[in-house]
Amino acid sequence: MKDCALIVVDMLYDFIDGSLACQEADKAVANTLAYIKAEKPSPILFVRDHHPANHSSFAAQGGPWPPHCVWGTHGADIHVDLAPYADDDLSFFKGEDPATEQYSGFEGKNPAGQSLQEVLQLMEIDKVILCGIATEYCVRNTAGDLLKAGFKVSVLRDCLAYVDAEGHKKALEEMASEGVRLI
Ligand code: VGL
Ligand code: ZN
Repeated sequence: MKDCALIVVDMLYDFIDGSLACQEADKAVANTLAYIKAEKPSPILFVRDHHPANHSSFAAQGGPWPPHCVWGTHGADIHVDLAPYADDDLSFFKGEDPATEQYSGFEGKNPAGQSLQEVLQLMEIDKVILCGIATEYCVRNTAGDLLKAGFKVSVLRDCLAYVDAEGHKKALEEMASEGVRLI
């Protein structure tokens, strides 16, 4: 597969078995790895939640979440099975500003300061496949922004994990009604 990028969202330890462990995360990671091995998508882009220790989304600052994906901690690392596929230039970090919540991968930047949209456009990619964690937050918001920017978007439904089962179902329905292909 040449012209179809895979975007892997937040498959980071805190969302898998850490402070914000999501339902079906182990299955989502295993299925993502199997998909990569079978389909060999190229390029593979990674979105990474990446917070300072005093981020406004954390409970101590009045936010909704426990501390998670703090810079330099294990919880912020990509799962070891997927890490070999991650390239720095194709990794987009979001949530670095203490005052701002960023659920969408579109708000992230790679170490060179480029956005996901810029890099996809530079690579002349218009079709993307999305998977990751959490369905109702980062995956849902990233899918919405991709659609608005004109990309054709498919979501790997067996490669998702979520905070809440009802929220997951609702997010899938919303994405489908907006034009995401669920595969
Ligand atoms: C996310 C909760 C907290 C996400 C990020 O990216 O899905 N969820 N921070
Ligand atoms: Zn976060």
